[in-house]
Amino acid sequence: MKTNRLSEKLSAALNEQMTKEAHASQIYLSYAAWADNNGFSGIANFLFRHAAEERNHMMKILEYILNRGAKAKVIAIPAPANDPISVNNCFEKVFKHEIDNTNSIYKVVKMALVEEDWATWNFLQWFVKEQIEEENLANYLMDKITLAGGENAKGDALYQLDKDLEKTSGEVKLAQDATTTNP
Ligand code: OFO
Repeated sequence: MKTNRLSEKLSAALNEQMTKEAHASQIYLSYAAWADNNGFSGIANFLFRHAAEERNHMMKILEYILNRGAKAKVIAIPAPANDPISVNNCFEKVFKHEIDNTNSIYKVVKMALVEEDWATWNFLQWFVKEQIEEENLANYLMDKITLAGGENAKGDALYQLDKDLEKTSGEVKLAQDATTTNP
């Protein structure tokens, strides 16, 4: 598409969000690898699925930018921060990440509203809805680890939690299809 229908400001914001989704995918990938290294294959499986999901989000934004005739800039993805130090810390990081991402999406939604770019505003509603589900999932993980003992969770409780997340591995391919009852 040769005719650009995005303002410079929105195009920059969408490109930035696209990189954030790619970054999120790398973050979840690193947490999944950390979980697997520590023997939590259920948690790793859940996080690997989520990493794939974040990459899909990135692709969705990339396609939209191209469909509107603007330039999609694929740039370097920052390295993920440090590995979690515990399952509790891992789930806290996931929760914080999702809240940060919701706030970041809201900023772009507001920009689209101010510019009266209804196409972009409408496109972003999918992400607004998706973030509700992602925050619910992150909350679900926090509830589970809190029940298991939070930072002091160990042994049986962690084993059970890991099994719970592993059990559903074949039922849900992508995190976007997951629900709080079927993570
Ligand atoms: Fe892309 O939804 Fe989570 O961060």
